[in-house]
Amino acid sequence: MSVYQALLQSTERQRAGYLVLIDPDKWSEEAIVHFVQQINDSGADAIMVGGSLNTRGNWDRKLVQIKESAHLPVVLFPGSLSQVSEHADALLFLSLISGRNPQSLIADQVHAAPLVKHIGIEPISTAYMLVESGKPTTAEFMSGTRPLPRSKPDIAVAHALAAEYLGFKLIYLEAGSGAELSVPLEMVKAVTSVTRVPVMVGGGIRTPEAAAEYVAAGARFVITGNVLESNQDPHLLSAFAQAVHRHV
Ligand code: 1GP
Repeated sequence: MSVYQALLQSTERQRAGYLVLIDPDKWSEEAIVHFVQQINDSGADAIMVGGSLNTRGNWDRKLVQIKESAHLPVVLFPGSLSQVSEHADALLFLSLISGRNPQSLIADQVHAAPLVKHIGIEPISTAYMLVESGKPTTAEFMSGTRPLPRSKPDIAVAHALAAEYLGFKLIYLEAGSGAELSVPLEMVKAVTSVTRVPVMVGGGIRTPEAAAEYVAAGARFVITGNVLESNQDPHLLSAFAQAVHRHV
């Protein structure tokens, strides 16, 4: 079974899936293994790995450590072409459809595709949509694109429908890592009410209660990153997993 199918299947059992993002650039090699072990035991559904910058240069070594210690699927969320690697089970094959930069809409994908084929990793085609979140985010700056206006759910809906008709397997509504304001619930509701494509929500989600609200609004996957980097509390990890699964 593909990772994509397995993730969808888990959301049928428990309503929605909880994904934990590790940005290897933010962790030491020693700390990363310990964190992966905590994630293994937390009830999370998968580990996502990616980031906007690689300032330490030991990306692949950390990826191997993550993959070797993980008991869950490891899914790459590449911030750039250089993050495509065989040391994972799948990768989000992203197109930044909220932007109008041809590089992140199709050019990077053309470069990545033969490599993905060569290493045999499972690509999950993902319509990536940046949503305005208070102040400029790294993803916004690095991609040179403008995010969707947060007060215009109809624009997000139009993008989501286009993503569905273009055949994307996943829609990712992203406020950006460490976002001041997470994606508006109204926007998630509007998008999930018009499309059957599973919707993932991330960026600036800091509490299990907020995660549960996204599930109630129709999100199939919720992702957190920053909140667990600054607070490596296994109880918080489990609380997120339970809140997403229980759909309180
Ligand atoms: C970023 O959506 C992810 O791409 C996670 O965001 O780090 O703010 O949780 P946070």
